[in-house]
Amino acid sequence: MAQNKRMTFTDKAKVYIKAGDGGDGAVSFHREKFVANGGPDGGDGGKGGDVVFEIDDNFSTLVDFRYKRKYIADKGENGKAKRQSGRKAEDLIIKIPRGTVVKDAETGRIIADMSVDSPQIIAKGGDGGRGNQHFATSTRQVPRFAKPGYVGEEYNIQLELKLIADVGIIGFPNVGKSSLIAAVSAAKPIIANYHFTTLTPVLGVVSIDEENSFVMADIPGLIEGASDGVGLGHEFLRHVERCRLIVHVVDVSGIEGRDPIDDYEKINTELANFSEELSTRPQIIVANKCDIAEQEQIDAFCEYINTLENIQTNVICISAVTHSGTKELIAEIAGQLQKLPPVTVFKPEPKPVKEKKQEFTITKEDDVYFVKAGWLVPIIRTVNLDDYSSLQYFQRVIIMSGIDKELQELGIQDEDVVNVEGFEFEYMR
Ligand SMILES: Nc1nc2c(ncn2[C@@H]2O[C@H](COP(=O)(O)OP(=O)(O)OP(=O)(O)O)[C@@H](O)[C@H]2O)c(=O)[nH]1
Ligand SMILES: [Mg+2]
Repeated sequence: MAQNKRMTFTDKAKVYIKAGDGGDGAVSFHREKFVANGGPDGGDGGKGGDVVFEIDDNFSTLVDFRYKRKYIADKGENGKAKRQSGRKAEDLIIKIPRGTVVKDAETGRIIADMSVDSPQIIAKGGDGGRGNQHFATSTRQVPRFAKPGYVGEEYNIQLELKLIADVGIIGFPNVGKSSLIAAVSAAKPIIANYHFTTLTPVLGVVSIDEENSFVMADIPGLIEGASDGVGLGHEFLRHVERCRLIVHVVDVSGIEGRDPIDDYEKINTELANFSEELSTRPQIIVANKCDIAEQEQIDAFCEYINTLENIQTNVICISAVTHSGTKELIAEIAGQLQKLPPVTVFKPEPKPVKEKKQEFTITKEDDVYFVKAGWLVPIIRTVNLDDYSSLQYFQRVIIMSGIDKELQELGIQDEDVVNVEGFEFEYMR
């Protein structure tokens, strides 16, 4: 049953996005009665649609992206006669929950962190190709070619939801994490006397005074080995990654037969195993269930904490059930938050300078040289065999990309047939 419930919270997804290609430039010549040989008037292609991500607070999981995994924006319209440009394609707007980090799935590069309200372009549409109106020169008055549209960007992307909260509550199962968030905020998580009651993170807004508040996140309980994938907690630690402050709750009454000191150390080990950086995040240590704990138990735990180095505050003793000590806890959290930097927003990482190489493969079958090079397809589409300059342009591409050199290395002779993505021609040196 736990397994099923867990399925309802999806905080990771992989999808493919492709921005629209630009429309092709047009080849056209001015026609008018009684006017012979009108000049070139082919219009430019329209720009392809961008893929744009926009935060929508109605969404709190990435579950939709489990069902729809491909997002492709429209191509720009082709240019038309009479210098008419093709229409720009509509952008494809994708709604996404706040706090989603968008990464290039192949390189791990952060493309965007959707935690600020402005929409962000994740993949840029290709520009339109230029129509033949631009290619007339004094020596080339009849340009029978135009430029193809540029290809839109495409990515396999990894989406990861990392909640935006100031404070993250961590601790073993059943120590009273959900009881605490219920006691101090309007959040209504399920509270019950069994482990892993909480299966999805819950956010609560805690008021400090009339104007100020902070956001607290209750995440599923952690257990020993969590950072190696035992239990549920590890998957959820990513949701405390952005938190400015950690509230570490222990059950000081030891009602479940565990030792609170031992719990405290184990959870810190799990944090450190998950991320070195997370283990240095400021922590407030909360001893919960003081209503049923013996005074000696509380004293022993506090004494132990006081012997530790790097501990800035005293243990805060509370009871999430009777609410004793919760006011002091809120005041302590508010005080510490004032001194801490804001919630982490991940910076987009720059694209690697080297763009994808113009890759190709050549195979020889029955004296035909087959060239596979997907990026050449839009160029071939607009090559005009009857136009010398158009063919010249195509030849230049074949030479610049290294295809010609490799054909020669494979021993190609004049008049041998080359097939580039279905387009066949006789080779001439
Ligand atoms: N006596 C007492 N019981 C408490 C206190 N806080 C929580 N409990 C009880 O402890 C049990 C677990 O509480 P939860 O708040 O669900 O614990 P949790 O840490 O969220 O547990 P998981 O979601 O399973 O990780 C419930 O039966 C609560 O009523 C407390 O201060 N005193
Ligand atoms: Mg809980």
